[in-house]
Amino acid sequence: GGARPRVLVVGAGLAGLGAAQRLSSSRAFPHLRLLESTGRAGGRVCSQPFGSEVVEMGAHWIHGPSKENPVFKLASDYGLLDEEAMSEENQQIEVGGHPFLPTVFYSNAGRVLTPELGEGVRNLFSTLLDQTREFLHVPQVSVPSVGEYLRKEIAQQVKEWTDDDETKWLKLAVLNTYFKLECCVCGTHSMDHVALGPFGEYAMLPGLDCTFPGGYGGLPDCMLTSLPKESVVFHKPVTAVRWGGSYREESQEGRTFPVQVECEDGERFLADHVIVTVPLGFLKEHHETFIDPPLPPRKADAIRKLGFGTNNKIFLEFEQPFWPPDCQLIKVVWEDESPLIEAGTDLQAGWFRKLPCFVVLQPPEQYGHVLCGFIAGKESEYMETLSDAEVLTALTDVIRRLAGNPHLAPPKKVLRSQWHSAPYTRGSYSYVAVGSSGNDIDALAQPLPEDAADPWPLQVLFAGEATHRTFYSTTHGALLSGWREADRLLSLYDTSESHQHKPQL
Ligand code: 6YU
Repeated sequence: GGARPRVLVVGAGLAGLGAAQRLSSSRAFPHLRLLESTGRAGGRVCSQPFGSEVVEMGAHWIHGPSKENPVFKLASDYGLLDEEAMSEENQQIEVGGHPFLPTVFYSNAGRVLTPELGEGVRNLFSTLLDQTREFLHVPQVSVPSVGEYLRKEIAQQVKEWTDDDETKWLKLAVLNTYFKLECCVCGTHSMDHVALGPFGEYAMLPGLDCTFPGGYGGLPDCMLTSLPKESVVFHKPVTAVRWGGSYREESQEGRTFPVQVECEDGERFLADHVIVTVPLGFLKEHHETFIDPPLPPRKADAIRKLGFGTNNKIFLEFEQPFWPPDCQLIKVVWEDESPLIEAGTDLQAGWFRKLPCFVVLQPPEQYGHVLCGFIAGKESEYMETLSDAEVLTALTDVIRRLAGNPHLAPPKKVLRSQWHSAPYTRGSYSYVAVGSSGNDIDALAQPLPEDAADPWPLQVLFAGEATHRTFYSTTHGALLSGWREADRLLSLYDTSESHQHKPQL
């Protein structure tokens, strides 16, 4: 009855859905509500129609699809993956986060680089990147960021290269493409912002990264369907979570609640517990007013210090491919660039140079000739302010240069994500920035009140991708964080629930 705890979940991404699903399967939480600001579930999992197909505006792959990956597990149980993805063989493949796709390197001078050159640089970059993971338990690092470490190593190695000057420059240009690609992977403007020491803490699971044949969005859809219909409220942005109070409802005499949640439309919800799953980008912008009384300094600090950048996608559909039929990845090389030379800063004149690659959507029989470009950082945020037509014009020019054909037909359609402008996201995903560490992730995940002896424990709990110390920036990190906070509440009521089931004497 009425004395059962009331729980609110803020945000219907994978963290919020995961938490709600776990709580609703327990009899201890019949009063569960999920408040979502937008009109749909999924958050940064966002499949959208593009022509006759569906494309991913947000999460693209299951990273490390194997037994221990809860997203893989759930998606398999719901029947959302194909046979190949679920095969034992695929689950055992270890790729270290960078799956190999048949690649063609194109330069802005309309040249296709030799596969040997591309491969060689790829191996060099991945060796150096692997080295950065070895600083995890080193007390003092010589440079603060992954970017500075990589550049220092490259500057050393270049001295020993025996190639002719042109090849040297070309190799540096290809290396610069890998820097930009790594910015997309980390969701950052520059690898100089990514902390070196904690970099190795990000954990990778075995399995060959796979996609959802019917769209990633099938997963949140299935999760949503499993929840009681009336428990999910859409178009209900929360503006403030007031905790540590004593709130009473007119209709429910005698019962007080420690938390009141206020929504943009003025509606209020009282609760015993709130699980906040809003993105770190939203917290960065609003935490001072969103949580009231304000967060303890340690948590506010963590929000300020952790990184949350932008990675966007640009989909282009072509009548005819300009790439060879077996090519699944197009790398874009600007011959005048190098990681050892400062990049230009004129966004308007050169934003499109930041785009390191296009993935060819597979299979073409299903998608037609569609490329998915990735672009990170300030250039990506600038791209968001342009019109579709402006993006199309700029990228048509890039592609004509790559193909060495000034008359190449422009793409017939364009679609791009705009995660930085999205008011309830404000970027793509989190990373451990210079000046922060895994301890900040744990601090962010700490529930309120911090005093464990408080008579009202676990008033505000925090989940979401940015609260997972080793799987941040992923869907499985988000899901696990939701489960973690649901379990925290379940264990709080563990004893009281078993008491309630005792016969009253
Ligand atoms: C993955 C991948 N992937 C590409 C791009 C993006 C992301 N990720 P949500 O935001 O989902 O939910 C919060 C909800 O709250 C949301 O619905 C809001 O509307 C709502 N809300 C906000 N404010 C509110 C308010 N005030 N009131 C009410 N509601 C409110 N992950 O596994 N594979 O391929 C990609 C990719 C472009 C944007 C990704 C990928 C990240 C995931 O999408 C993301 O983590 C989760 O979906 C987040 O779920 P959530 O519930 O926490 O928040 C070494 C090393 C380094 C590190 N990184 C390497 C890893 C690579 C990561 N790669 C990602 C790559 C791509 C391409």
